[in-house]
Amino acid sequence: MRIDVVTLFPDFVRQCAAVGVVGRAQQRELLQVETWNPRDYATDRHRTVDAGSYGGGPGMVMMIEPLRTTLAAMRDAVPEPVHLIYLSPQGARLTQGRVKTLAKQPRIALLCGRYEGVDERLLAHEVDEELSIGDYVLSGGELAAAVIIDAVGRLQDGALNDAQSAEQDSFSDGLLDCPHYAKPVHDALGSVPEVLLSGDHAAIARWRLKQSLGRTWLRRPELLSQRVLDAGSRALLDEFRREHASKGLVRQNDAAE
Ligand code: 4FN
Repeated sequence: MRIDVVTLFPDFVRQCAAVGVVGRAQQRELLQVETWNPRDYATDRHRTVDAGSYGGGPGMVMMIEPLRTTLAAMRDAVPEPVHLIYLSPQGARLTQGRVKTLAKQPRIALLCGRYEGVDERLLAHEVDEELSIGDYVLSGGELAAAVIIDAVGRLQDGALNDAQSAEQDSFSDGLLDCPHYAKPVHDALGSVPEVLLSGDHAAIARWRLKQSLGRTWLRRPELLSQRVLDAGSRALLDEFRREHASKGLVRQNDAAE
């Protein structure tokens, strides 16, 4: 898969994409990340890419012309058609479902805003999709691009080792992760749950699923209501809830509800 990134900070994006699993995916040629800097396509002496906003007020807007020529060069670099995504707070929220869809594309491009964003006319004409990584103020779209590159890059066939792929399967069923423990078995902070030391693989799998269900119910109940639980999972969650109640604990929102 090829990801083109249009950004005023190409070094930052490349460095993000050079690390860990995604960096290795690039070395293995499973993923190709290319950057395009609109400043390189500005034609004036000062390499201007931004201008004041019509209507007045503070803040600059990324101008049409340098972006138009940058995008043309980006599109023409290879014959493969490209799905252009603008990272913006106005976009639909990025989810693992959307990540999976993007990961199947042969080529996507990410447009990163700076200043107050991009001239609306260029967006209307060029952009196929707008995505947001969440509701907070950022200084630019580059971190959002890095998030997409990471999430999509690791899904490329052969990017993950066997252990990571197995782990991936459990994440993608939409539940939060169960607790994890490493040595020592006993510590001043507490001991590792008995079942994890039992060697009973079925019991361990049951415990882990129960913890995943329970933690999702406690911390992200909306993730549970988005899915249908099979009879086994329902039983495990009921077990978790009973144990939780018998400890005299209530779920955060239960008291208010
Ligand atoms: N952000 C908000 C409301 C108004 C403006 C912003 C904001 C970077 C170019 C966009 C932000 C968040 C998630 C891109 C935020 C994202 C951006 C993203 C982003 C500079 C203009 C700007 C109500 C969300 C707090 C700055 C809310 N995912 N403007 O951050 O690009 O992709």
